[in-house]
Amino acid sequence: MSVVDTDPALVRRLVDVVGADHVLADDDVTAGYRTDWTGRFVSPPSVVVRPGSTEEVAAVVETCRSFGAALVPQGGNTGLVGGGIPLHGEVVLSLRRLDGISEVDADSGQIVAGAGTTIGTLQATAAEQGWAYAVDLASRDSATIGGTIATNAGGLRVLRYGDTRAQVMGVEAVLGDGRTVTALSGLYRNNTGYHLPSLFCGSEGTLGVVTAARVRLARPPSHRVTALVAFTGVDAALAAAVALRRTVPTLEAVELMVAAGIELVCEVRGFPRPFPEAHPAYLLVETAGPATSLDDLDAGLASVAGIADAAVADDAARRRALWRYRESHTEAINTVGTPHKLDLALPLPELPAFVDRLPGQLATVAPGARLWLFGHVADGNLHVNVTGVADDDYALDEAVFHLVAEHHGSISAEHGIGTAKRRWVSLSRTADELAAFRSLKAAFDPDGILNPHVLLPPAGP
Ligand code: 2HG
Ligand code: ZN
Repeated sequence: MSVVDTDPALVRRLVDVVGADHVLADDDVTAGYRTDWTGRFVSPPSVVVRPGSTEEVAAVVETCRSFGAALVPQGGNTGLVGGGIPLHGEVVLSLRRLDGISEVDADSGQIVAGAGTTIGTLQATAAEQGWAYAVDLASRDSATIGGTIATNAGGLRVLRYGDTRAQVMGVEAVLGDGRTVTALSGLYRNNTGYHLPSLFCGSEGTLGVVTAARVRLARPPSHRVTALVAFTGVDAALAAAVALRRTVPTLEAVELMVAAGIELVCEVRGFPRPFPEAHPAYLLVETAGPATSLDDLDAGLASVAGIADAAVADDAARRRALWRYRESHTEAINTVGTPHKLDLALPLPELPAFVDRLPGQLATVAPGARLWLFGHVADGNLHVNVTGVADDDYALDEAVFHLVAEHHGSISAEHGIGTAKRRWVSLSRTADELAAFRSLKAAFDPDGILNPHVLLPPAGP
């Protein structure tokens, strides 16, 4: 039974708005909404409300506002920084029922999707009509369009197409004051003031609740070639990533992996070792375009140093087999222990020095911890995962974030800030930027009810 201490009068009003079937309070039923994907962020009992339309979302926001109750908007709950979990007893506003999707508007190459539509469904719907949605990530079958807008998700193909912000042509969102803004026209050119859709990208549910979005689609390439390339060292792999970015016009993905990660993935998933021998570092490289993209990849690889072995695939089954080494990392690491996930961006010239210093830094702050390194390295995005550290021990996070700042990087490349990183935002944003953020928040959410415990550090001295 539930031990939720949400005001019963509020719960009754929420039931009036969305119906009893869509207000969940039983601990067992809400558990999945209160635990993040990694298992690191687990909240006390809380109420989950599941509106089925934008009007219901607006009524839920208005109801919570009248009770002074805070809300945490939630999509597929695949976020990795504790940004969608009601850690302070907030009401969870689940958008998953808003999963309607339009036909592709073939003239503009755009589609409108409800916030709860998964990226997998969006991609499949686009593909059926001869189009592609360019944001792609391993959690595609759970992550939603609303969640990926709130976090400005990046994923595997940012190099070529940009992040979520670059795809979003319009949004519909309910603001903290209960008003609904609808900006879904999809005009490619519209210079009439602020671009509200962009503002919601990366806002982590602090400004408004995204209920629908209009996104641009891409023309799928006729050919794709994928290579798993082994390198004699991490430095060689990093240098190759930067060189490929510079020289290969049809490059679409460059993903770094290292020996420990490949070994773990093979062990956990039972995959065959990719090469007869283990190697210190690997890049998964993909080009996409006309038939000549195969030559592009060959030429690119021929020009880089330190290649120890390579496997190349141009058919769907063998390409998938190569991708699974990379896409299984997150899941495999979770079998070792609850990870601290540090999603970092570094300027490309700083990557080698940063990667070099990282193990020493960890050994000092968290002796015995295990480091797992991978990521979208041609964008300077490293996923530093660390296991063997208590969930609430932040000394290691702090040390790594300071190292990032020393190398002029950002403490979040694509996962957002959430609760996990909010106390270090000032390493990546100036005091004036944070003051501007607070002003925006106050304008969009005057009562401070929308996800009040994420992104911005608590105000005060
Ligand atoms: C990925 O690139 C995701 O696979 C998850 O951003 C990264 O598990 C992680 O740290
Ligand atoms: Zn990633």
